[in-house]
Amino acid sequence: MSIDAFPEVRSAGPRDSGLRFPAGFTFGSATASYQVEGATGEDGRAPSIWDTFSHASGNVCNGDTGNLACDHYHRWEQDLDLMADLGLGAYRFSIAWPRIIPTGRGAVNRAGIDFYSRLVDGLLERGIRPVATLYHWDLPQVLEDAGGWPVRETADAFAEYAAVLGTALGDRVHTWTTLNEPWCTAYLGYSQGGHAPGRREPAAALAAVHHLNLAHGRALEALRATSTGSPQYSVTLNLHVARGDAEAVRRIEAVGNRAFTGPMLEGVYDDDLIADTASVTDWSFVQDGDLARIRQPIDVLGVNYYSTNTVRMWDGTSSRQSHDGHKPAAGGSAWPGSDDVVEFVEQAGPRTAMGWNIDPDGLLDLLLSLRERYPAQPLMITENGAAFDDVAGADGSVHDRARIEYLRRHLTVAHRAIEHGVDLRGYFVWSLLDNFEWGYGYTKRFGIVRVDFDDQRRTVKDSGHWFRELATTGVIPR
Ligand code: IFM
Repeated sequence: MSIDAFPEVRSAGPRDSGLRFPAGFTFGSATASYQVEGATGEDGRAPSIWDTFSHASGNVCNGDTGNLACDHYHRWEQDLDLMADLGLGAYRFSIAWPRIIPTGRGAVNRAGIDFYSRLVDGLLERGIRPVATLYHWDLPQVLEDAGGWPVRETADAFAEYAAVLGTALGDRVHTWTTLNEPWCTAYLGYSQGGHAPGRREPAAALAAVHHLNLAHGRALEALRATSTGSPQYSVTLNLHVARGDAEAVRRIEAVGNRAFTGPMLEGVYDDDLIADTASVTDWSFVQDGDLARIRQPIDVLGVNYYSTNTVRMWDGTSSRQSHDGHKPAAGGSAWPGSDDVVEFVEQAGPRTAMGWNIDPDGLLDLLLSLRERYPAQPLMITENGAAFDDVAGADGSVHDRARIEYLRRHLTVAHRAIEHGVDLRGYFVWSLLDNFEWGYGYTKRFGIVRVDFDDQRRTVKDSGHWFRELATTGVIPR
């Protein structure tokens, strides 16, 4: 894509290069266990739902799996050196639950703990802060077999797992993040079906929402009780920026955003969410005392942002549009209670290789709306980045000007948000490495470092060099 294709946004233009972030602002990169580690059968790790899902035919492009991924499990030292070379101040990674407690509950696998302990030590030795996510979608299959996130016991199991991690790593981890994007876990996993475990049960998805929220609250209790260092505590949400008809926007925000921010930050499920979903569930899975346990103070709210949606109310007769950006579509739908009344309108370009529209102003809108609603809550951009169809030279080099432009414009917006009074503490680019992009397998590349999946060679892309300059100077480069 030519960079000329990018819209001139109200908040970010070429003239804005050279902006300096405040001292102490964190620049990091993010990955997730199943997307990079590989070694799925080693050192006592048990299968996760993503092993099962990706091994079943038709779920992932080209039949790709995370069996090898980026082989980070074996190449972690090289990858940490790469991060140090890129000048990163923090690394956001996730821990594979099936490595730590392969049976879901009970016996702890020492080899799993040791891997992450070495990783954390290696980061600290290189002056990189460990930002550890407990759950980035790789539920032990044994727990799915027992009902998965729609059952309450999974939240109990998560609290036990959190206590194990707090005890083992809570002396060194800089920031604990309970969950990554519970929206995806609940709705793509249990209603839309495009993510593991691939169920299409809207009522189960809403039960999963609640048990994920409960798991978050209970994990914070467990981490606080066991961590002996002074970690920060957080959760990462992919909050949707919807534009269009007010009623359609309200519905998408209710089921997509407030189903999580409500209990986590305010201790409530809003009445309109309950009403919108009344034909799907009666919410009887919410027990006395749950909301008080879910609402816990967090030091930082992680925000993942990629694009926006345009929505309108659907009259039920016209041919229906469905451009909610979560393809490959699996037949189900991701918005229980609003599936039959809201439609997603195709957006104007430009778009990334995911088909997602590029709209940096959406990030500004999101950050400003969070500041307005939760003025005392520090924020962190825990994911932002773009897949493009990279062309690699024979030496692996990638001149990914479009990715640089995407990052530059979103970082400019982040800087603008700070100027508007948003307490924004950092920015993590998704992703450090090209990796296993879930239902798309290895067909979509988000990395600032190219991975050649034939020989696992890593090559820093132009965007990686650009990000190094940003991370080391604190100034947005050209
Ligand atoms: O790759 C994912 C990541 O695992 C979660 N957030 C969105 C990314 C891009 O789709």
